[in-house]
Amino acid sequence: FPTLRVVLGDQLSTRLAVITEADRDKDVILMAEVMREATYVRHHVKKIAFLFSAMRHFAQALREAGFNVRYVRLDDDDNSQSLEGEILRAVKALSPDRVVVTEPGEWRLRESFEALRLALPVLFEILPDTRFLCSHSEFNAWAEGRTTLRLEHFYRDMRRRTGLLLELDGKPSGGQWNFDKDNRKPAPADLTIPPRISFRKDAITQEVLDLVRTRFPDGFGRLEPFHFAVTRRQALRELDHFIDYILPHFGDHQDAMVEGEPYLYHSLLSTYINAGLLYPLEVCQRAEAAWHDGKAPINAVEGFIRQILGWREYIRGIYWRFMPDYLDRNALNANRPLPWFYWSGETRMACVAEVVGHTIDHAYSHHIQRLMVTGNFALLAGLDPVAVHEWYLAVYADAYEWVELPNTLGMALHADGGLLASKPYAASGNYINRMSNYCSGCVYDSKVTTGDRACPFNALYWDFLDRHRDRFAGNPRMPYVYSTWDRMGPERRAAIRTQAALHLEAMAQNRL
Ligand code: FAD
Ligand code: DLZ
Ligand code: SF4
Repeated sequence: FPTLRVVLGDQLSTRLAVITEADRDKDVILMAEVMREATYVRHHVKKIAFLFSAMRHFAQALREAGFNVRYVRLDDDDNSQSLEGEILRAVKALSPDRVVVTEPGEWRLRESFEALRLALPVLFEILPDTRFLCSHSEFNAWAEGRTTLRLEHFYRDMRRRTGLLLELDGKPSGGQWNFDKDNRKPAPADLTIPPRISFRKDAITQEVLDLVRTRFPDGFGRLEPFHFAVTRRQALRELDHFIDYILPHFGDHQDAMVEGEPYLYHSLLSTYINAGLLYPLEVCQRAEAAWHDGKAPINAVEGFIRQILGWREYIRGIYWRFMPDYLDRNALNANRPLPWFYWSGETRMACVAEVVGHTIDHAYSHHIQRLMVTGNFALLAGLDPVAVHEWYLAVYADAYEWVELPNTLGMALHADGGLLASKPYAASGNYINRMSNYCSGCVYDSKVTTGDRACPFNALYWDFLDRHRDRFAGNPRMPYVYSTWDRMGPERRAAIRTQAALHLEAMAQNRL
């Protein structure tokens, strides 16, 4: 009897046991495009097209390597349109003696696979996802007994455990664990930004683009132009391009934002790493080798490796440790509905319009845009965390719940009460003006807090701090803000509160 081996859309990695242990003569690999996964949030059409094309290319490569693949296309007549339904149908058709799958990256799927395990007439094994560098038990062992779970401690442990950027005597390469103080400068006006690569669209991708165009006519975002790599070979070319031309400048302007420049010096690799086309360890090793070869400075390489070895693994650990109740957390009692401009980009706030515009066009925006523009606005305006979470999960090509949820709920919205970030990432227009050139083209004025031209981020920032004074006043990382607020005097404070209410009213009426 064969083993049925299930590969999900974000598990396109031949190094997973589900593939390496397959018997090419007997076993069958099941992959399925299903409406349930494509519609449980309003995914960006580029994200759907990327995944379906990458899945089809992966299936083709497996067949060429001699594997039996049962590939269910979205439009196949008998498609039950759910992953569980497709596993059941394949079990009926093939009578395997067992089913194996790598654990999914989303709690809801793992739950429904656990339920399926009981319903299936054969053994159903869920294997660990060995692409991650920190297993669930390693993360839990690290977290156990700690009062705070801070990234920096976790990251140093991971450096020691993997030996990345570690000298023989156990000291960090370059003499420091963290070079952040050298990073995060605003972009100078004459910054030159290297071009990005794109890939020829073969018949598979063309067919998928047609499918997505007809089956998701009301989907979010622009389908074309479509630049994504859809095979491992293409993703490796993206990696080469990044290492050679972009990594050397990665750290310098990591937090900068420039109008009309969605990518700057970011790697654009999250979509490929998360779907399995690249392995996180190989990406880190390539960056480390660039430093050894003198091709990239330590601040860039350390900063980049920290994002993957540190943040990415840490975020995943938090997700699995605190789900499912993590999803219900709303420490700041935020409950306003998501304004329409998150979907349309139609707002007079130039910064938000720009970031949502990139998102519509590319299914991408970089970290500081996600955190300090759309995330910061949602935090200050008190938007409902679940609505904000569903937006982030839908609109980015790299979004799966294990990585998106802690970033949104924890890092951006502080809805987990500070489990992930000791201080809320709240900022006024002044920050956005310092880190970007958006404000020069805005009808609002980042230096003005009340009146017609007042930048909404300003009054909303003070109003947010005021609303949550009990929670944040004692925070040792926020020493000056409340004394500044108090020094303003009662009349000014009342005017700012009134202005914040006007902004919120305008937001609700789609006039902001
Ligand atoms: P780079 O800036 O080039 O960073 C290099 C790599 O580091 C990324 O490819 C990614 O693998 C990793 N990385 C960096 N920061 C993080 C982080 N905070 N968490 C996890 N990995 C990180 N990332 C996702 O992969 N999927 C998401 O759905 C997602 N949602 C986010 C939502 C919010 C509100 C915020 C604030 C951040 C989110 N991030 C998410 C993290 C980060 O913004 C993206 O990983 C990054 O923008 C991807 O672009 P890049 O590959 O060019 O990253
Ligand atoms: C995001 C997504 C989409 C759009 N479509 C599919 C699909 O048709 N088939 C599939 O196997 N997976 C899809 N995915 C990814 C899943 O929703 C889910 O996020 C991951 O498999 C979790 O590991
Ligand atoms: Fe954004 Fe305010 Fe600057 Fe306008 S003035 S771009 S709203 S920060």
